Amino acid sequence: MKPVSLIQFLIEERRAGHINAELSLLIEVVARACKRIAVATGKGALGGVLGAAGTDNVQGEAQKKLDVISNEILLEANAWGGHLAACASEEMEDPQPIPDGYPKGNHLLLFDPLDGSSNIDVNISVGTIFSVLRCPDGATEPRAAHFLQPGTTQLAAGYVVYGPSTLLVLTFGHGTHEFTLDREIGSFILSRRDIRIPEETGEFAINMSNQRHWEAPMQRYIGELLAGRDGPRGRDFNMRWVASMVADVHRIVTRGGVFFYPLDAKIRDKGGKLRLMYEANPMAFIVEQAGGAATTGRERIMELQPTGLHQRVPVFLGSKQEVELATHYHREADGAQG
Ligand code: FDP
Repeated sequence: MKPVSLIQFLIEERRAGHINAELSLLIEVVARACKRIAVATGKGALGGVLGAAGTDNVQGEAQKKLDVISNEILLEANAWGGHLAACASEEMEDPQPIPDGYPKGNHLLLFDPLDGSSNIDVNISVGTIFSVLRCPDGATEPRAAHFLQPGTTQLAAGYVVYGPSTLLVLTFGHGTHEFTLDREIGSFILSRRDIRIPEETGEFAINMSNQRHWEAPMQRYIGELLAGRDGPRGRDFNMRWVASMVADVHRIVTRGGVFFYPLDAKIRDKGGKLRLMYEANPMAFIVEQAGGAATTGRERIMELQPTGLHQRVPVFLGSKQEVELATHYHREADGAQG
């Protein structure tokens, strides 16, 4: 079969009526920016890009040099692209308007420029996550409130993994598709169309060091997985935790599995660890479009009404049966209490 490039795929999606020309061009701009991030991350110590930037982001987390560089690459690429009304990033408190003198478009872009940044310095996969929304009519100067749309309204979502190979995983709400960067020719090439996540799995991902802080239903669910063949599940489960959400989610999108970042006593006041608008929502869209499920342990992630640009939520996502069972335990416990 002849290789299909990202550009060809986007033309096909336009012809099928799944996207318009502006969204197609916007995705091309994001993909081009991510190729530059792939080059920067790939240089490692030789590019002088490792280590701390000496600054904190809006959430008080120490920024790495590559966090800052990746954010600038995405902002710069999208400023002149002409397809956006504004963009918002994990690294900036407020949305960034399109500078005067550049054409404006009808879309809003949200991104986590370099997810899993604690892994940069040890040469483990990191990634970019993004989500595209429609700019509400009449919002000539979009503010944070214009971005606060539920995940169900996303027009597109994707992530790029900077690992042994650079991969782009993308959805427009018509299946989830994977592209691999051909480094010689510099193009993303379709490597898997219509990915399906198996409903059943024997593999889970969670940071076990937080176990003692979890809520009772989470303790029960994971306790049953750990009991394996001798417990109520009657079979053994394996565990993996890369601690880069993109890498953990990509494993699930490739061979199934389930990922949890639940609420725990340490992060209860913040609402969770992962960010709704540029981590949980785009990943939920990608996973659902591949036949998986994504909840907060109580509700479907994509149906949440956002309350803040940098809002955090608990995340359960991946193979349907496991997400449903863990969610059922939480709802059952809430019912028993209520
Ligand atoms: P990081 O803080 O390194 O950017 O986005 C948050 C995130 O990484 C996820 O990529 C990852 O899944 C999680 O945090 C790792 O959390 P732990 O440090 O608790 O393992």
